[in-house]
Amino acid sequence: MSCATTGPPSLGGRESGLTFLEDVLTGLRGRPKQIPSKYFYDERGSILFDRICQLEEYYLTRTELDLMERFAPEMGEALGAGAMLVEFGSGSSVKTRYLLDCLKDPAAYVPVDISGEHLFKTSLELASDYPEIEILPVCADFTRPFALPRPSRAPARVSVYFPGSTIGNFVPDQAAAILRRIVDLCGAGGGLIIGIDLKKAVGDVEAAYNDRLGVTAQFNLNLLERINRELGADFDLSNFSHRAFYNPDEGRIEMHLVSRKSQSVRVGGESISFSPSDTICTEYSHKYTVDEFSTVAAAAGLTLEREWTDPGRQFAVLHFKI
Ligand code: AVI
Repeated sequence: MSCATTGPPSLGGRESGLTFLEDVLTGLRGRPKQIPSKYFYDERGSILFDRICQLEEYYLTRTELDLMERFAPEMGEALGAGAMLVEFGSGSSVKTRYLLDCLKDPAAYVPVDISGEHLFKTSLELASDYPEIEILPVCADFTRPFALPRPSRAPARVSVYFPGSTIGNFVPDQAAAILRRIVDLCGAGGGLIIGIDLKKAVGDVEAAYNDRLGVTAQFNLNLLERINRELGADFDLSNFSHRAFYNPDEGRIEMHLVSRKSQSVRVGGESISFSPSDTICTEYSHKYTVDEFSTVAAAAGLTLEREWTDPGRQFAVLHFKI
C-alpha cells in the first residue's frame, strides 16, 4: 500500500481553526443563519453519526447495506474487469467490502477521505484482508479537484463508488458539480455506482431525522458544543432545540437549531443576536426519485445503466456509465 495526500483537508470539518471561524461567522451573520453540515463530524459527532446509522428509524444505512449484500455480484459484473475503483468519502469502507469481494481482477482500490487517520487505518486493514488488490488511499476533499494515484498496473477503466446518499447533503448545483468532477476523473468508459435516498412517505423520512432516543438531536446540538470548545463561543445549549422537517418544495429534509428565546451569543469576539424561533440551518438531505436523479446525472454526462432498490423502494443504488 502506498499513500498519496493531495489538497488541503476540508471536508469533515477539519479545516484550520481560522476557516472554521470564518465559515461559522459568515453563516451566522447571514439570513437565514446557516452552518455547513461538514462541521458535524468532530470526534463526538462521528460517534453520534455511527449511532444514528444503527437507529430503528434511520432506514438508510441498513437498507443500503442490504442492497450491497444482495447485489454486489451484479455490481461487480457491471463494473467489468480491470477497473480502478475510487471511493468518495470512504470512511471505514464497510459497504465497499461487499464490492471488493466481487470485483473482477481490479487494478486498484482508491479510498478518498478527508480524515487521514481514519483513512490510513482502514487502508492498512483492507491491504491485509485483500492482499491481491492494490490499495492506494488519497487524503483529499472530494468536492475539490484532486489527483488520482497511478496504480502499478494500467486500469482498464476508472469507476467511482459514492455510497451513503452523501450526494443528498449537497444542493442540486453542488451535486451537479460533483457529478461533473466524477465524469472528468473517470473519463470515457468509466462508471459510477452511487447510493441515493428515495422520496417516500413524509412521516417515514421525518422519523429518520427525529428519532425517539434523541440521538439526531444530540448530533445536531453537538455542533454548538464544538463551536464553544474550538472557537471559544458561549452558546447555551439549553437555549436551542433540534428541528428536522421535510420541505416538499425542495424535496429535502432540513435540520435546524431553533432559538428558544431572545438571546445574544459571543462567537470570535462578535455578538450574534437571536430572536425567539430564529433558526440556524445545519443540514439539507435531498431525496430523489430515480428519474429525478438520473436527469441531474444526465446533465453531467452520465447514463443510467442499472438500478437496485429494496422492495419498499426506500433506497437505490444506481450504476451510471460515462
Ligand atoms: C451523511 N448523510 C447522508 C446523513 C443524511 O441522512 O443526510 C447525515 C445525517 N444527518 C442526520 N442524520 C443523518
